[in-house]
Amino acid sequence: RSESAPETLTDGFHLLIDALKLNGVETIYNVPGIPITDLGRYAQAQGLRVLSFRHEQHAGYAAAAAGFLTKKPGICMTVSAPGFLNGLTALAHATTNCWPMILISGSSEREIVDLQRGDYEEMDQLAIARPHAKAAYRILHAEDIGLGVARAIRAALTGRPGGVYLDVPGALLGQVMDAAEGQKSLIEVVDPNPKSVPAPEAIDRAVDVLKSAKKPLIIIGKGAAYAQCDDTVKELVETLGFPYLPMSMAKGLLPDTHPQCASAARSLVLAESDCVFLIGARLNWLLQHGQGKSWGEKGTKKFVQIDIEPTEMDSNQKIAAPLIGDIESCSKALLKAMGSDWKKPDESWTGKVREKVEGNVAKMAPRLKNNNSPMDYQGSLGVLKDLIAENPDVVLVNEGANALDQARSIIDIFKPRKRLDVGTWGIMGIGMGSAVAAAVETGNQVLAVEGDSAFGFCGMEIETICRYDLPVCIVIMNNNGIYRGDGTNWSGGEDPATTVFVKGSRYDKMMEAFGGVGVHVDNPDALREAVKAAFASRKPTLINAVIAEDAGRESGNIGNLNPSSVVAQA
Ligand code: OXT
Ligand code: ADP
Ligand code: MG
Repeated sequence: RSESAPETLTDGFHLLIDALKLNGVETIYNVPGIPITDLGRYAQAQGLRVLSFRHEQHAGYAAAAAGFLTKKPGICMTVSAPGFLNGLTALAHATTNCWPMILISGSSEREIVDLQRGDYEEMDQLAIARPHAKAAYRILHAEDIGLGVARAIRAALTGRPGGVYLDVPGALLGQVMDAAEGQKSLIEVVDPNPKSVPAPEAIDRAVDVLKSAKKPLIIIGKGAAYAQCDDTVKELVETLGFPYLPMSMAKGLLPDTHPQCASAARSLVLAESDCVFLIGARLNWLLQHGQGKSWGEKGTKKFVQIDIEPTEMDSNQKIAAPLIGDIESCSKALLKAMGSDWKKPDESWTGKVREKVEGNVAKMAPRLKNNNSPMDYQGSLGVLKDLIAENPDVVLVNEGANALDQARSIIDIFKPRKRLDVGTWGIMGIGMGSAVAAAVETGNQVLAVEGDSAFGFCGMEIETICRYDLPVCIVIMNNNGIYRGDGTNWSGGEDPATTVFVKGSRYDKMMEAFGGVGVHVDNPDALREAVKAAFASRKPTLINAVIAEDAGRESGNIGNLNPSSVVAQA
């Protein structure tokens, strides 16, 4: 407070911080600069944790991941135009994944922007944010800050969660008003995440469909992990007794080693089931829209779906029994209606699934002991599987193509919300932001398993990880490229292939530049020792794990999504 400023005054900076604090915000993911540099400083001074990143996209990914982990909006703060656009990718990612996040960006003065007079970092940010966010608001007057923050929080959380943009013109921050009036103008949002109870007839309908199923399957999505009603979901799944498939970020809601888990019999259960019960999962591309070869004979399945968003129903397939409501309320109502004498599916189905799971797990087991140098995915990830089993509270962050798909299948997760990955967009670059958020929001050790390409999208944030001394261990699955390191230049010319990087890159040396621990390993035993040491010390660590150039597949498990040219000769 400057000496000339009377105690009776407040300003936009302080009202914005007070409004966030009043609503339980504790952490801001930020990149400083005009006009929000002092906003970050004041926020820190007022007791908020402000983590400053090197690039807004990663501050944004951290806020998005924080939203998923905490069921409260993650807050990202950026400067105008370019900083805003950098953060916008993450806001769109949060919206796409149905996670609550608020992007607060400083902006230029309306009078100049609206007449396009060419202001410093001029851009009509509100208009640009709107199609990429669940909601977008601008605050023009200090006395409306309470309202603006309340609208943003409610919009981010209520119903299907999503990203909200809050536009904060620089001049707003400096506006002055009476301090007591200012405090009175703030709004503490009451019940921003209200229960949404399903209609009784919808529950009866769902119970009828589930009861009539002979070969039922549950698919649990990340909406169920987000909902934070872990015991209720577990009780529902176990009472129903159906085999279940966890989508990647729902892994661990029930332990992957659970006897009903059908991950290792994926193609069997998708093709042969006659009733599929979706809990917080959409029938989008990740589930082939519920149709096609992997889903077996057309028209043989009935779908039951729990979702908070009514328009999700019938978006891809006919939903025979839609349950509109929050997962906890729907699950509890179902359990009640199912009663105490629920008949589990016949052993002829569950036994068949179990047999397939056990067969596939046994088939994979010896490969996880592969001891090659350079390593393959199975041998290296087999080591990480053991270490996660021994340390189930570790949060696994995972991105890449082969590095993603192989790790998803190989590494079992044992507890809810312990896996963060590329999400609905299959986006590269979420790794370091997610790792920071996981460490900050949970306090737990983080293990980030990164393709070398994926890491390249966010690698500079290892300085952020070192600066805040976070317990993050990064393993770079270094195969010298995107999918594989042995690509060729199809022209036969001198330039490297479009999918390869400098051979033998030493990412571990980058970590050393910032005072972290860097380790270079080319065999499973050395990898095991390096990760163990990182978990024991909780020091920022980067392990450059050498993977054979030819170990991966084009696009990992989703190569079928690549269009192919009918005219070109490769
Ligand atoms: O039942 P069957 O027989 O079918 O077998 C299945 C299971 O039963 C079995 N399984 C098991 N067996 C034994 N034991 C266990 N425990 C077990 N568990 C499972 O295994 C199989 C497969 O099971 P799964 O995985 O469950 O099934 P499936 O069919 O794969 O599931 C389908 C999907 C769609 C749900 C699943 O594949 C999925 O979730 N996929 C997500 C894919 C994804 O999002 N990929 C990332 C994007 S790829 C591409 O776009 C990349 N880019 C472009 C780019 C991107 N993305 N973003 C931006 C900003 N710019 C550009 C780039 C640049 S990837 C990429 C970089 C890649 O290079 P890196 O160096 O980073 O990585 P490397 O590849 O390592 O080099
Ligand atoms: P996945 O990728 O794991 O399949 P999706 O992101 O496709 O999961 O689906 C998550 C779904 O969960 C979204 O349709 C979202 O509306 C829904 N959802 C999120 N939170 C809740 C909740 N508390 N109750 C019910 N549905 C929810
Ligand atoms: Mg690679």
